[in-house]
Order: sequence, then structure tokens, then C-alpha cells
Amino acid sequence: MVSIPAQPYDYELPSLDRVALVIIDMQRDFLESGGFGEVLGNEIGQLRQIVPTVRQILDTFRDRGLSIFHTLEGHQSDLSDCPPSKLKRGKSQLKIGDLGKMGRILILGEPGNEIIPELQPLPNEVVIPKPGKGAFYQTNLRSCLQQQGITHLIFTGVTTEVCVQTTMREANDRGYECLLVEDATASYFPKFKQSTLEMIRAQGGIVGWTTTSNQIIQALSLDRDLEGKITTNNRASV
Ligand code: TIU
Repeated sequence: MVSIPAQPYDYELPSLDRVALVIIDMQRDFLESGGFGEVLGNEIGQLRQIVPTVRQILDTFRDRGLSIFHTLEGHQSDLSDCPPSKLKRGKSQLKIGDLGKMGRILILGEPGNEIIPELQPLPNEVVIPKPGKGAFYQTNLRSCLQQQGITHLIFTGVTTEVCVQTTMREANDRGYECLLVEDATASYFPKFKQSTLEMIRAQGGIVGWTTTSNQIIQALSLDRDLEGKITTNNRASV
């Protein structure tokens, strides 16, 4: 059992083989200039700030050999999986599927749709492309989690109130115990991020828990000696 200090109370992991890290949509379309996020009229700076923190958590999960899922919002090149409402929404000049600075906007396989270089998935990590804001909608995420016996999900990524919150709510309704890492998620609107954190953990954790990257890293890190050899397992049991 690993206990992670969190709000509104400690988050308990029964065993490390039941937990997965979920990194939501850390892709160029949201974090780099010329992508979908900027086309929608947003400043990308807020989002870029969390990259080193997400990387630290990713490294901790890699170090411990724990399950890692990356999601990617994007559509088929023929837009067959993009509802007309999503395509029409907004007043920007460039729409989903139009040619932007990084290829066609929000289209799977285009340069702008790739996960940012700092967080590139390794071959053993699962990448879930998704057409919606929630990662359970029209994807095989649930069956992948079931195959691995995952019951506990630790969330990072962007944007807090859109794809992260939608996915957490979907996961919560499907019975997963959800923990959001406060300093490893970001919104184009800081006040929306703050409100989302508060609404997730309100009412006794109505959607789940929130904590900080330090708490996760402390709880999951292996202690190493000066030569890099593992000395103890800290508080975590494998
Ligand atoms: N616009 C915005 O805040 N977010 C999205 O469109 N997608 C995700 O959050 N990934």
C-alpha cells in the first residue's frame, strides 16, 4: 500500500501494478505556436510551464516500470470522426483540417499533432488517439486499462478544464480512483484551472483527489546511492 498526501484526504494506492500515469494531450497542437490552441485565440505560454514537471513524473513512472498512457486529440484525415458541430465551432480563420504552420490542424499524423519532443512516448507506453475531449469516448482506453488490471489513474496534461477534467469525469463514472497532479496540469486560463482543481476535490472528492508532483515523486521514487544503485524502496512496495 502506498499513501499519497492529497486533497481532500490521502490517496491510497493498493499496489503499484494497479496504477497508471495518464498524460493528456501534451501535443504540439496545444503547446506550440501555430497549433489548434493558438488558432482558438489562446496564449500557449501557460501550458509550456508544466513540461519539466510532467517530465519528472514521467521519469519517476519509467524508473519504477509503472504503466504509462499518453493521449492525443486528433481526427482522421477525412474528418469522418469529427462531428460537424466541432468543425463549425468558433470564429477563427483556420479550422480543424485546414493547413497551418505545422501541417493540417488537429489531424492525426500531422507534425503539429505529435506529442512534444520532451515527452515522446517510449515503445512500451500506450498512445490513445481520441476524437473528443474525453479519452474514453470512441477509444480503446478502457479495454487497455482492463487488460492491465489498472484501477487507479494519476492525471497530468492539458487543458485542465477541458480534456483533463472531461477524462477524469469519464474515468470517475467508470469506477476509477482518480488523482490529478496540480502542478502538472495547465489551462490557457489560470482561473479555470484553479476552479477545476477545487471542483474535483470538493464534496469529499466528488470526482477525485488532487496533489502535487513532489508528493507523487516522493511516494514513488526509489532511493539510490551515489553510484545510482537502488538502496531501499522508500515508502512504496512493488
Ligand atoms: N481548447 C482547450 O482548452 N482544449 C482543447 O481543445 N483540448 C484539450 O484540452 N486537450
